[in-house]
Amino acid sequence: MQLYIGNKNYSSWSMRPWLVMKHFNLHFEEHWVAFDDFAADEAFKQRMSSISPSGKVPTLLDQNLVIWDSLAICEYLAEQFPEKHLWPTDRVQRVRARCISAEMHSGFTTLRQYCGMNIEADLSFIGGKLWTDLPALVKEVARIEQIWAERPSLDGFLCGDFSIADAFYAPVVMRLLSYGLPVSEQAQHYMQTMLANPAVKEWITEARAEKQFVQRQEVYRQHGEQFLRL
Ligand SMILES: N[C@@H](CCC(=O)N[C@@H](CS)C(=O)NCC(=O)O)C(=O)O
Repeated sequence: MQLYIGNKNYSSWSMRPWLVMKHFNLHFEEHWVAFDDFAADEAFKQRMSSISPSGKVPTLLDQNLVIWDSLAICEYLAEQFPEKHLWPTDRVQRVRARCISAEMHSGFTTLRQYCGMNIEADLSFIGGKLWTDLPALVKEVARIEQIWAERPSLDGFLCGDFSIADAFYAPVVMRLLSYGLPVSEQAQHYMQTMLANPAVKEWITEARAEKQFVQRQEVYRQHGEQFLRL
């Protein structure tokens, strides 16, 4: 299997299937495609459009199959490797894992729009401002807190053992940290559990080592609070 991903510092969608494949020890070749402005004539689009119908990362190739969406990739892997239990074995937790993964996949638009993943950066100077200016952000974080609080054991992962659901919430952990958004002690406990996971640790180490900054992803470090008025 070949997994195409973007910059580990920025690519929240790539992080999800990558974590699943690493955590469950599924063998794959990693293809790292550098972010740019995603213009049609630039390298990223040229390369990804030749591989994937969406022209986006992540994309998984498995022999003659192309799978081009993070959730579809995870579902495909769960189907290919049933013995690995990528979704929880417990039926109730499996339903919950699917619901919260889908909720993340299609929602949390304010968090996604204003708090782009940027693992290497300390953006707490902007996080405080976003927190006071954007009630929708506070509401989304409250929903995340609720989802996390409902995990079966407060010392464990979202639906028991590490599953696809945790991979889907890993970029949120990164965002909450970079933007210094205020969260409860129980949420911080989950974040620590995630940060101790070897696959998550490996992604973070590699993200920090990249040092390939892309202007398009760095609006806050370029313009600071002014960006909010642009
Ligand atoms: N829904 C897709 C989203 C994929 C996506 O938006 N990927 C971004 C990088 S994190 C991308 O490739 N962007 C390029 C573009 O927008 O043209 C998924 O779950 O995989």
